[in-house]
Amino acid sequence: MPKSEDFNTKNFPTWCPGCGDFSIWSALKGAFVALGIEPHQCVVVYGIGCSGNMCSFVNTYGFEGLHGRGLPVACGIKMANHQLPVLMVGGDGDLLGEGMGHFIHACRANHHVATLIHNNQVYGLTTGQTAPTSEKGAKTKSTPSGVIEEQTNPITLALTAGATFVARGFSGDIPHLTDLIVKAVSHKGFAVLDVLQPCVTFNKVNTYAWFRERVYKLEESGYRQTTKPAAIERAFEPWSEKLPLGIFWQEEKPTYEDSLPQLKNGPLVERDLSHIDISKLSEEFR
Ligand SMILES: Cc1ncc(C[n+]2csc(CCOP(=O)(O)OP(=O)(O)O)c2C)c(N)n1
Ligand code: SF4
Ligand SMILES: [Mg+2]
Repeated sequence: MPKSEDFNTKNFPTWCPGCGDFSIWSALKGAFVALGIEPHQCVVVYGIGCSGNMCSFVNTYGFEGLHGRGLPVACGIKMANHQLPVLMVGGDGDLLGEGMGHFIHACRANHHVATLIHNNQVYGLTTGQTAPTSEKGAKTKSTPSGVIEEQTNPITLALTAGATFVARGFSGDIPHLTDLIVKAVSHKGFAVLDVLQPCVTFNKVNTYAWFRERVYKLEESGYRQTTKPAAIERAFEPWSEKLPLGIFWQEEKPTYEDSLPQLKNGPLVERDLSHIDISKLSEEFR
């Protein structure tokens, strides 16, 4: 059985003391242990940012993509070896700013990839500019007079784009977050886990205390996953007042990989290529 320490690397995280990324790191390792996944048995693709720096601190196969471009890499890995658990870990800027298009298309394709969004409402690594998840009116380094645009809601976005597992966790509750990561990775299809993650250095508004006053657990509130409109209604509860945690929606649908005829006879990486003659092709490109 794997142990949490097996997922450590020789690098200790460089995040600011108190950063919510520490809890996500801890919950992720705990989830691998709970799932019985060994370090060599999965791939985690990371975005660029403080969140993406986790690539250096987690001992599994890992790939740090270009900013916003991690998801295509994760989906590509899944198509090459669809029996491998594949996760995507990125920031709110990475997945919902630069990578917004990829995010929506991954939801509608239902790629079998679990995606964790470090939602700290800022661009942390570049020292505190506005992110798509910043609240309207938020004063940040790049918006000294306040954000003009509407705040992106990752939950409603994922629900309406077609993700088949949509949930929210909180860095301030590691056991609950660990359980959600286990469920997201176990889900067969595109799983979105939005994680409320305080950036203690550049977001002085959405602090641990601020979140604690607003979070509540869907499973303790009588919520039932009846219809998608009901899930959307919960997800639309005002950010400044109530923040539901837990699973908003989960459904079974064929994944993108299930529907690819090329994968019917097993993972591409296991195919015997010895009988394929590529000399004509290489001649053409000489
Ligand atoms: C295409 C591109 N644009 C901008 C940058 C600069 N950049 C690096 S990290 C970052 C912000 C990261 O914010 P987020 O994804 O929210 O992650 P966090 O640091 O908050 O975890 C930016 C803008 C880049 N590396 N590549
Ligand atoms: S800048 Fe913010 S997100 Fe980045 S490590 Fe520091 S507290 Fe965490
Ligand atoms: Mg961020």
